[in-house]
Amino acid sequence: MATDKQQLIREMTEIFRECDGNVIGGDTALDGCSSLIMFEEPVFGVSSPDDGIYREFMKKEVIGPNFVQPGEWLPGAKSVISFFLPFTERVRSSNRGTPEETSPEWLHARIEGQDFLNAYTERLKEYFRSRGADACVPATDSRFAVRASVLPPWNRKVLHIASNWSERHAAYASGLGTFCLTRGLISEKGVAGRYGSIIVTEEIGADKRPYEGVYDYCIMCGACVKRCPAGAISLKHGKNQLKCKLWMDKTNRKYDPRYGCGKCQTGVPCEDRIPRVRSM
Ligand code: B12
Ligand code: SF4
Ligand code: SF4
Repeated sequence: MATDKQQLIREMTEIFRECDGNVIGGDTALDGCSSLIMFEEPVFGVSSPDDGIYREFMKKEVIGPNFVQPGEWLPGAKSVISFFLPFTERVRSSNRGTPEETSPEWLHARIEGQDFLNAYTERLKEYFRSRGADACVPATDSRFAVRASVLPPWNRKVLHIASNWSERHAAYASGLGTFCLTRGLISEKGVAGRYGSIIVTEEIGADKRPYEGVYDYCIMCGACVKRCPAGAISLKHGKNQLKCKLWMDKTNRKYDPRYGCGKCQTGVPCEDRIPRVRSM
C-alpha cells in the first residue's frame, strides 16, 4: 500500500512533540535559560536516493568524492527524509544583541539542541522499523566523518571542510531550501535552526524543489557581513571557513564545554523566513 505522506508527517510531528529534551531545565540551565524551549515543530522534505543530484554532490566543487550516497548508507534505500527544526523566538531574539557574546540560549540550542535532534532521529528510526522498514541516520552512524583540508595547498587561508553526509545538501535535494551568502541553508522558516535527516527503505515520494538555483532564497543584502564578529563573510567571497572555525574555537574556550556563534543567522532578514522568492 502506498504511503500516506501527510499522515506520515503528522506522526513524525507527534513524535517530535513527545520526544524528551527540547526543554532546558534543572541544573543544566545557564543563566536565564530555565524552561527554555529550543525548537519549533519541524518542516519536512523528501528526496529520492536515485535523484541525480546526489551524484553531483560528489564533484569537488560541491562537496567532494568523500560524500557517501544514500544507498551506501542504507542498502535498499528508497527515501531520504530531511527536516529543519527552527529555533524558537526566545532562542533567536536572545542572540540578536551584542556582537561578540553568544547568548546562553544559543549555546544551549547548539549543544543540547543537537542532543535533542539525535534523540529525535533515534525515535524516528524506531518508528520506521515498527512500520517494517529499515532506517539509517548518517549523523549518528559510526561511519560519519568530517574531513578538513587546506585548499589550495600553498594558501593556508582557505580551509575546505566536508563531511561524508551534509545535512544542508540533503535538505536542498529534498526541497527544503537554498543556500545563502553565509553557506547556511534558508528554509521557509528561515536560516536560524538545525537540520537533520534519516534514510529509509520505505517509498514515500519525493517533493518537488520549488527553486532552480543554489542561492535563490538569498537576497545578497549583506546584513550577515555586518553581523559577523570574525569578519568571515564578504559579499565578494562569501564565507571564509577558517575565520569562522577559529572564531568558533574561541567561543569554545570562552563558554567551555559549549560553543557556538550564529550572529550571521540572527538579526538578519533571512533569520526566520525566505527574504525573497524568485518568481519562476
Ligand atoms: C563542518 C561544519 C562546520 C564548519 C565548517 C562549515 C562548512 N564546511 O560547511 C564550521 C565549524 C566553520 C561550522 C560553523 C557553523 N555551523 Co556548521 N556544520 C558543519 C557540518 C558538521 C558539516 C558541513 C559540511 O560538510 N559542509 C560541506 C561543504 C562542502 O559545504 P559548503 O562548502 O558550505 O557547500 C557549498 C558548495 O556545495 C556550493 N556549491 C557549489 N556548487 C554547487 C552545486 C549544487 C547543486 C549545490 C547544492 C551546492 C553547490 O554551495 C554550498 C554553499 O556555498 C554540518 C553538519 C552536517 N553534517 O551537515 C554543520 C552545519 C552546516 N552547521 C550549522 C551551523 C548552525 C553552524 C554555525 C551557525 C554554528 C553555531 N551553531 O553557532 C556556524 C556557522 C555556519 C554558517 N554560517 O552557515 C548547521 C547549518 C544550519 C543552517 N541553517 O544552514 C549544520 C547543517 C548543522 C545542523 N545539523 O544543522 N560548521
Ligand atoms: S543576511 Fe542577506 S546576504 Fe546574508 S544570508 Fe541573509 S539574505 Fe543572504
Ligand atoms: S557563525 Fe559567527 S563567526 Fe561564523 S560566519 Fe557566522 S557570524 Fe561569522
